[in-house]
Amino acid sequence: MKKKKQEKQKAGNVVLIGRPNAGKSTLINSIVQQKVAITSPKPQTTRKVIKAAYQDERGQIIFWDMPGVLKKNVDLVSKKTSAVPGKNLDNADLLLYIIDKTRERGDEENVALGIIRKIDKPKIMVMNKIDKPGKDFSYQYDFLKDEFDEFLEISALKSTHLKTLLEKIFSYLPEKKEDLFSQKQLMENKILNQTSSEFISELIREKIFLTLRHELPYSTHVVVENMEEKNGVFHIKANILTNTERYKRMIIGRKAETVKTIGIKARKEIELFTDKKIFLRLNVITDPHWPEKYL
Ligand SMILES: Nc1nc2c(ncn2[C@@H]2O[C@H](COP(=O)(O)OP(=O)(O)OP(=O)(O)O)[C@@H](O)[C@H]2O)c(=O)[nH]1
Ligand SMILES: [Mg+2]
Repeated sequence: MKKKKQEKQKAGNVVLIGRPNAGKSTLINSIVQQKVAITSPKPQTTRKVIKAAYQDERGQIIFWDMPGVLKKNVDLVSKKTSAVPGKNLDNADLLLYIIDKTRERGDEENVALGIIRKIDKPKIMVMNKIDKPGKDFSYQYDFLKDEFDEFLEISALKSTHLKTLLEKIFSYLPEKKEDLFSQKQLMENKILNQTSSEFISELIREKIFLTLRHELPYSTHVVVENMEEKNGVFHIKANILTNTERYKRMIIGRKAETVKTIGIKARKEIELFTDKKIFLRLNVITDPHWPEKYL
């Protein structure tokens, strides 16, 4: 029997760019089949680069999740987060431009395009949310298809066409010269640039985004102060930082019900992630300087 010729392995950095809420973080979670990045229906959920490891028989990929590209930066948080995509594109072997086809193309999309056009790397246009019924603005992107090496429609949420996407991605990556990450690293944590306490603060921040309304989540940040195991229970102490005393009262809520809700949701998810019994203590603190300190 003829043996199938072993193809050379590939390796590279794949950077995701797109407006907020397009589904970048959802896509990375679906590809690596693990929650590595928090997601929410609110725009501007991701604030820092998250690098996630993917590996199969074809080779190794580091996926870079990034904050969404913004039209204008109204505050320090948006200023800091929106500077991230531009800074990191040079690291890419391949760019994925993620589009939410259920939203009309607008100024924000033009800002994203402006950034992408400056980069001379292979690029794939990925039209996301094909599972979502209702409005479809994909026709507004037809004229751009020539500027991209590939075009693909997917659903990040339902994992539709992700196999094809991965095939296309590998076809544009360079030959693997050395490991991008070790097997030990892959087994321990698919997130390559976050400690477990940083990831836990992100999980808490996600629950804030899912619980608090309007602009309130944007005034918050989470820092894990302490983690220790006592008698088989993992004790976590975390601070929720917010800009003003008024916000602090709103986050705590009447009879502390709001912060309790956030705590319960976060504890359940941390228990899933760590496979340990968790005792979570959340403190709400006023600190208007958190963006300077932590972003
Ligand atoms: N129906 C549907 N919803 C999706 C899909 N992909 C993402 N979403 C939803 O869209 C919302 C935003 O997804 P995220 O992955 O947080 O988007 P993002 O691009 O990372 O957003 P930022 O971090 O703010 O830049 C979430 O509510 C997701 O569940 C999809 O394929 N189909
Ligand atoms: Mg995100």
